Amino acid sequence: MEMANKSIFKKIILATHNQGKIREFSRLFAPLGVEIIAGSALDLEEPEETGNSFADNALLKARAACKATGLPALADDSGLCVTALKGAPGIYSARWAEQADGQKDFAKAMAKLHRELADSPDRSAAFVAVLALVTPEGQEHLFEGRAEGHIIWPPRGDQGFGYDPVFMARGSTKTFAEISAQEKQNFSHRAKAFHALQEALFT
Ligand code: ITT
Repeated sequence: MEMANKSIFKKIILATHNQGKIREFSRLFAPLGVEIIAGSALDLEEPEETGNSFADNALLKARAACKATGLPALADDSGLCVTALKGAPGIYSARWAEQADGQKDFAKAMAKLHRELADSPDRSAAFVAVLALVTPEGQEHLFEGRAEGHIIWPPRGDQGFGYDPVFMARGSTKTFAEISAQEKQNFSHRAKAFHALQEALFT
């Protein structure tokens, strides 16, 4: 059901090239009556993620997309923080999957995670997402969401993206790759951050 959109946001650039994020945000924004345009569809250049935190990198991506388009821009910087690895891969989650040819291979990134965890008894981890919304008038908003859970091995499921096949949310018996997109929305870091944004800017 579409809700009345009383906010000033009718059209938002989604500053991402990650198709998994685009699918999830399209579903989250659908009831708000906001037109979402993916940065990848506009061939927007991706800034180098030189920040030291999710927030820094999210702001960097949102500011670049806002500047390039003159429209409000939303960026998501996210990753998997594993307790026994002192928070790694964290902001380097995408980079752990990068291959020499520039392609990403998450089967390899998950295998690396498994190797580094070795026989550590602490399998706890959290997915973290920080959303930055930047407007052409210079407003900047940040929202964070976390999903607590643990790492399993071997990977299970073929839905979702990235590290979903090795992450199980607390209280669930299925990985994020074994549940539907609709169900993932009930637990996910991205959905939690989105709901904080919705509450602050759309209610
Ligand atoms: P953009 O910068 O273009 O948005 P990206 O994939 O490079 O795309 P990030 O720098 O934020 O995005 O990297 C986040 C990585 O963390 C992402 O590539 C996934 O591997 C992982 N990740 C984040 N959210 C996830 C989720 O819901 N499920 C699985 N993996 C996730």
